Amino acid sequence: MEVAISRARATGAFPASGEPTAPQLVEIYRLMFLSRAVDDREILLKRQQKIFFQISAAGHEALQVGAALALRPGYDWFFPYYRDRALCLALGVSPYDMMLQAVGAADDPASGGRQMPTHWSSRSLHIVSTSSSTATQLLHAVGCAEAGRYFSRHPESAVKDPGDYREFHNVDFRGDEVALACIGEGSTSQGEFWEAMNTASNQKLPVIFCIEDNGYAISVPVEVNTPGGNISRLVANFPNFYFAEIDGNDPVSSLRAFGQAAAHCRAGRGPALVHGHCVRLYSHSLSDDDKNYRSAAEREADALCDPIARMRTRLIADGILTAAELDELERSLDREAAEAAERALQSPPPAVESIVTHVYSEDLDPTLAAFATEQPEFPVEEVGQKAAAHTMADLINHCLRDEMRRDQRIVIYGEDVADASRDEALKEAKGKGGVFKLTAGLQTEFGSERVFNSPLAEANIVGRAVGYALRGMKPVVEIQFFDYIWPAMHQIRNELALLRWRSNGTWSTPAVIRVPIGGYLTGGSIYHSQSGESIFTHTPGLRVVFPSNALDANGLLRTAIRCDDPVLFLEHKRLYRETHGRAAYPGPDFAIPFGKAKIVRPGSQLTLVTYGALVPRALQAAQQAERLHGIDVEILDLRTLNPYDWEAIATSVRKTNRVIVAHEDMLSWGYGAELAARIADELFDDLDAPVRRIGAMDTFVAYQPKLEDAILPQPETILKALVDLKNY
Ligand SMILES: Cc1ncc(C[n+]2csc(CCOP(=O)(O)OP(=O)(O)O)c2C)c(N)n1
Ligand SMILES: [Mg+2]
Repeated sequence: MEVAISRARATGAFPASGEPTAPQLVEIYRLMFLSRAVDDREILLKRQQKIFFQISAAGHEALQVGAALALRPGYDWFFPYYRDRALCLALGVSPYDMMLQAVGAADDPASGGRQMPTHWSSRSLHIVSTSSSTATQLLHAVGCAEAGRYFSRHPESAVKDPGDYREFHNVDFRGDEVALACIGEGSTSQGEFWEAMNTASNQKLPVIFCIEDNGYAISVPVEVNTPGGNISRLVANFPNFYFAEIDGNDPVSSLRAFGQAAAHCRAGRGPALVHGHCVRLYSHSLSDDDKNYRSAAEREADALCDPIARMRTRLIADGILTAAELDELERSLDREAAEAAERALQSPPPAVESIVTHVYSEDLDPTLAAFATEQPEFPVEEVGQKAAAHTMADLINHCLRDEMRRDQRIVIYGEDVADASRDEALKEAKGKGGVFKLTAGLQTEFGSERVFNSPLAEANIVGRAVGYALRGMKPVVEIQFFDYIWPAMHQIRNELALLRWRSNGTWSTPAVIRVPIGGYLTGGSIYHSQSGESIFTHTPGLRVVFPSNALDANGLLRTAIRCDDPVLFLEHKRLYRETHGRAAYPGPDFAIPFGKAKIVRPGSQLTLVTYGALVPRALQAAQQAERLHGIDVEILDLRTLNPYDWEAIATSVRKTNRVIVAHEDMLSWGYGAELAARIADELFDDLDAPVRRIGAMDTFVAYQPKLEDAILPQPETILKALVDLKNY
């Protein structure tokens, strides 16, 4: 980072009401003009093919500079969008840093050459890494504000604890900080906008929503996105908000509106929304030409509203600067932009070897033996029948309880996970604690600040988790059924799993998402039986865990919570209360490292690689294979799918020379396809037969049990495959 604090701060505090001083007005103009100068310089570089993308803030400068100067970089938190150059300049990002990103330099402090220009990030300024997704950042701002409030009420939870993710997450909170989240008017059509408004309003969170309304979303005019054409009218009934609708071409109006908004938020009265009408002076980006869809008259009218021209006229009219002085200032700012570009063009690109850094935590590797913290506290044979009878559901609940006692940064939320949202109900009712009762009793023990119900909105759940986690908390959230994870997919793939890599390690979000998954329910049907784990193992940055028994679920969930990566923790619904795989309580520190398969049945003639609900079915099939056909099968339970234990697979296949990969999910493009391909590639010389796969039919799961049985792999399916392959 070149410039930590913008020169703007040297001109004294900007007024929340009243008039800025003359030097402050000049400073506002300087920032606005510098933003335009950097945009124009980038456009030149793009035309010369020295940079590869350009999108500008032209027309938005007044609104953005006003917002930035009303807030405090490094104290408040910022979730900008891609058009926020003037905002970020005014917060303290230098033109040189911007140009480093435009050229894709290794030294680009926002992303190390990984992101397009104007995808901001600065930890010291509290600018959280921006994605290209249009509304995801709003939910991050909500989670961030929740985390700030939590830390200020529970400062003791900010203490660092070596030995888990907390060692690597500095917590920084002030008590009255606000989170600014910016978005274009077109993007308010996204559900995530409404989901963020919902929680900010309900929880009276200190979030300022800034709507930069330039009347267009690429080529789509505002009335197509916003019924009635005005977002302020649509949101006016949200409780607890401060609202302002302003002329976004006037920086002083903007400064005042954001000053009032910040005062409302800092006083704990609730969130704010500032709706600024501005103009988009250039096309959407350099890849767009607005002459294709806008009339000449409309473009000319917008040009007359150029906030920079208007501010210049005002400075002259008010006798603050002469035209000649302004010319001189503008020339120096153009030079500053040009020099920044020249220097950045000399800066080398990232090394190709650097590509794989920061996909996962470089600090804490969850495959390490360090996560094998302790043996279970019991020798299984010695405990009585009753003590050993804990189901997977019980031991997951125990793990959550033990970890919450140990780590005050853990919060749990999701749909129906609380015992009861209304306190008076809790006095007489037993409590819900999740539709599968996995979180039962946690709200009662830890209180409603740490265990609570979310709105019925999956992107809300995961998007807020991103915000919590980037502040150093550990959200352990629940998606009620895997079948309904899809509204959160955008947040999982483009945000949760990606934030660390795209910010070159500056930000990370080690949250846990627990998800009941799978079928074999007899009547679970299409929307309560889905699998689909390979879709998530195909997402770099995300750990995927899939235990098959109570003890593994307990130990792996502990590692998931203590580790420094985001984890998708898949819990098979059919296994929650099965007799198979019950265990005694293993104590509060029992953990299992990721990437370590378990040989659940040793054998010599054929390897069966599997996980989840196919483990008990495979065991059944293997027993029959031995009894009826004399085939000695080795079964590997992978336990974690990313990372997975290649060594264990290879060792077993080298011994047996025959292998089947079996899973419950559909056969085609499933998890087994990748393993089969790798085995065929790397272990070709060890194979005496082709690699076989077992999976569900390539359909969804039907309601009628006869059809469900036919669709999902059964022990008989596995047995047949074992016999076939042995006889190959
Ligand atoms: C989720 C998502 N969908 C689509 C896009 C492609 N896209 C980028 S910008 C944009 C228009 C955004 O318009 P608006 O919110 O009004 O912001 P503006 O660009 O006008 O400032 C679209 C459709 C995207 N980046 N993200
Ligand atoms: Mg727009």
